[in-house]
Amino acid sequence: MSDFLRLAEDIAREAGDMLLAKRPTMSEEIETKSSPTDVVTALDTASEELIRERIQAARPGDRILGEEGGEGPGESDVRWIVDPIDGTVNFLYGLPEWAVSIAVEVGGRVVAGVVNIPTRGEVYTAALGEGAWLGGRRLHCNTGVPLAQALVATGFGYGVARRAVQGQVVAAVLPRVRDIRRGGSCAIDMCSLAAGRVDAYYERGINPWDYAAAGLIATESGARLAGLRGKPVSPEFAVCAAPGLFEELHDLLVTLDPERDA
Ligand code: LIP
Repeated sequence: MSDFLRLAEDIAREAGDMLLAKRPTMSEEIETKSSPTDVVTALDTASEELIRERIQAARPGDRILGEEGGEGPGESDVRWIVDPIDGTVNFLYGLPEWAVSIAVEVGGRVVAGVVNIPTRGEVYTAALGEGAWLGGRRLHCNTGVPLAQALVATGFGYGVARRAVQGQVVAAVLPRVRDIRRGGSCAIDMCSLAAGRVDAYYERGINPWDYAAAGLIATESGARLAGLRGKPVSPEFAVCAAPGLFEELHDLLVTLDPERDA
């Protein structure tokens, strides 16, 4: 295991333990961000502070991009991409599907990723070219699944106009697949894909902290991850599935034009 991965895993475990110990009830103080439904809890902030402190202590000078604190200065070509709680709404409601996600990027390429799901006791890891792992088990995404038999995970952004389009798109996808899952955490959706618990995933409007670590875990499990029409994955769009299913889902999505705004 690389030093980066070991450090990222240690920090993600520590943050997950802290969050489990201090899990909120709905009475927790919350603030809103991009919309009234886009919330941040005091524990999102506390988790990110802990993670930043640990990274800075071990690797002073590295850049850190975090969901809550943005990107600070730094001259290293190493950048840590941190989601202190992915699935904040689940966390707030006491649902178990939330995760701590930490990725390490070197020269603009993600080389290590960790997604810790504390309520399940599951820590997913991947290093570039070295596979994806859940504990001691090497992960392989499902292959050979046709779209009509695929269990497809997706998510919805917080913007109201985009949600209207996302609703239309999901209504068109649903009759063409086995079923849809909306778990509430992009990172967990992609780890579930790596573990064969869903067959495919797509979403518009996710952020690098949502997908950096889990994207590496998914691709190291054998999946293809990209945007639409030959573009790389970006906050604009993500489609992820094993080759074959990826193209089927991608082509369907293109016909539905899910990147439109109204
Ligand atoms: C959330 C994602 C979720 C997505 C939301 C949001 P947060 O991240 O993981 O899957 O649908 O738009 O980005 O806000 O819980 O860190």
